[in-house]
Amino acid sequence: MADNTKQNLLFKNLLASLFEESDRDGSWQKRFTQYNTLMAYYKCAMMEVETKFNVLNQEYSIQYDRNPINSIRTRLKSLESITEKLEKRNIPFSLESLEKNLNDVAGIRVICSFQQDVYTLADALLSQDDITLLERKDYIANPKSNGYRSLHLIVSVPIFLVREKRYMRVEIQLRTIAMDSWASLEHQLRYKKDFEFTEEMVNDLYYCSQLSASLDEKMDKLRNAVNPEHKKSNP
Ligand code: 0O2
Repeated sequence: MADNTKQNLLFKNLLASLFEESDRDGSWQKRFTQYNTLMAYYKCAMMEVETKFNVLNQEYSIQYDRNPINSIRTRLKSLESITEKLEKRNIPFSLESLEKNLNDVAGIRVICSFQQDVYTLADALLSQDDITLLERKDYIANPKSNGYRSLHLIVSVPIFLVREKRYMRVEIQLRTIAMDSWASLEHQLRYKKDFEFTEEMVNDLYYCSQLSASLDEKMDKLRNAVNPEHKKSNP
C-alpha cells in the first residue's frame, strides 16, 4: 500500500472513532467537513490570540523602543494526538467531548525576551475584556520536579462567525528564550519517550534548568540596570 493511502486510511479510522456508532454510516465527506469546521474554529481562536500578542508587542516597541516578544509559535493538535489523549484520559470519543474536555487543541507559545516580560504580557492579555482565564499554572514560580519552567494559561476567546459568536479555548505557554531552549532540548531527549533515564541524567537535566533560571535572573537584573524606568513599569 502506498504511504499516503495508509495515512489516509489511518486518518479515516481515527476520524470515524470520533463519531457515534449511529453516525458512522454518514459519509466520510460529512465527517471530514464537521471535523475540519471545528479545527477551523480553533485556528481562528489561535489567530485572535496571536494577533493580540502582536498588538501588545507593537505597542511596547513604540512606547519602550524594544520588543518583549522574541517569537510566537502556534500549533493545532493533530487528530492522532487528540485521539491518543482521549484514550489515555478515558474521555468519550466525540467532537463535543473533545471540545468540552481538551484544553490544548489550539496551542500558542510566546517566547519572551526577559522573564519579567512573561508576566507583563500575561497580565496585559488577561486584562482584555474579551479574554476569560480558565486556568493558570505558573511553572516559573513553581517549576516541575524535572526543572520545566513556563507560564501556562488556558483562556476562552470569542470568535465572530457569519451567524454566531463562539467561545473557543486556547492554551498559551509563555516562556523566555532560556526556558524555551531547555524545554525544547529536554523534549527531544525524553519527553513522552519510554527511555529510562538514570538518576544522574535526571539530575543533569535539573541542573541545566537551574542554570537557565539563573541566566534569566541575571538578564532581568542587567535589563533593569540598563533601563531603570522599565523596572517601574514592570512591578
Ligand atoms: P505538545 O505537543 O507540546 O502540546 P494537559 O496535557 O495540558 O491537558 P497537563 O499535563 O496538566 O495537562 O498540562 P501541563 O502541565 O499544563 O503541560 C502540557 C504541555 O506543557 C505539554 O504539552 C508540553 O508542551 C508542556 N510541558 C509540560 N511539562 C513539560 C516538560 O516536563 N517538558 C517539556 N519539554 N514540556 C512540558 P503536550 O501535550 O505534552 O505536548
